[in-house]
Amino acid sequence: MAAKPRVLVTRRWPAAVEAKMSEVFDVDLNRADRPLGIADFRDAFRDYDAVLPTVTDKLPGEAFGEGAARTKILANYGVGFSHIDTSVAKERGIVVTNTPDVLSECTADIAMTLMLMVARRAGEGERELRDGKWTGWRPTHMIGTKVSGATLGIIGFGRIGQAMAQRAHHGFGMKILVQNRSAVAPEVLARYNAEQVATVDDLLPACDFVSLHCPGGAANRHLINARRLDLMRPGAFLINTARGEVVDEHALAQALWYGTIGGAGLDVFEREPLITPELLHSDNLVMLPHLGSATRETREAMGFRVFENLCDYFEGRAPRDRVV
Ligand code: 8YV
Repeated sequence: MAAKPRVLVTRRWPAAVEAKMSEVFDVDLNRADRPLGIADFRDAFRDYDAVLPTVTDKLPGEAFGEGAARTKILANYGVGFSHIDTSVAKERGIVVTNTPDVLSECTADIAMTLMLMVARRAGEGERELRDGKWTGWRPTHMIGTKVSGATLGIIGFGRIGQAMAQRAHHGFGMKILVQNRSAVAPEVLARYNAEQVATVDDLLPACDFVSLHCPGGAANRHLINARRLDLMRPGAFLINTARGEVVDEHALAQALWYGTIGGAGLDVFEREPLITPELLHSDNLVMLPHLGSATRETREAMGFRVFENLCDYFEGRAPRDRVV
């Protein structure tokens, strides 16, 4: 019988997935659960048939090492893969897969959470209460912004953007504006009574809330910069559950400080887990530690989706979620 493919799982995964994976493949687990570095990946590309990275694994060109790689497939645990230099993977003939669909709902739930928290000042309120500073109800205390019925702009109308529209329109009666790099089918827009606008610059001044659901990577780096923050309505809110690099954090910190916008909710950061220090001074900002897909159900589903992609590949079928 042929030897089992050697697989490197770069972080600890849900136990059920690790167990399933180990039944079928010769699996090495990163027991210390520490992020791996460039040198680790150079070794891994030489020693493993498959490497299973996450968002904490930065894989620029130099991480692929010199010469022929043993690795045939990078099966990413996550939908976003801007941490992988896919042009080098392609050049080396390495297949890349991701885990779409299974995390859309939970990520949209976190975007809604951030939107509600920042608009209704939930983070501030909880801090006040825990700090023993709440003096009691009064008509003018901690007044926020109404979410229901407001206009939400969604940048990137893929699966997660649509899951957000579903919640916002059908749950909160919000008016939905969409900006997407390609035309969205009229029947898809109709599901949320949404309207597509041509550019980000057209969308921003028309919205009370803006939620980012586009991919990261070089093409969208600092898509939201100082100039575009200026285009937003003075009391508007920015929500980012996409990728940190999409927002210029220094520009955002300034906009929050000077009141150019009303507030922001972030689940992802430019240099996560490092946080741009100026952000920590803003009360009108809610920050979460990249929790988008962090539910038991979703993290297991993501793992099993990676497992299916690996089985497809090593059993000679086209992996269902191949992106390179
Ligand atoms: C994942 C995410 O948990 O899937 C993504 O792209 O941003 C997260 O929800 C993370 O990327 C794990 O690799």
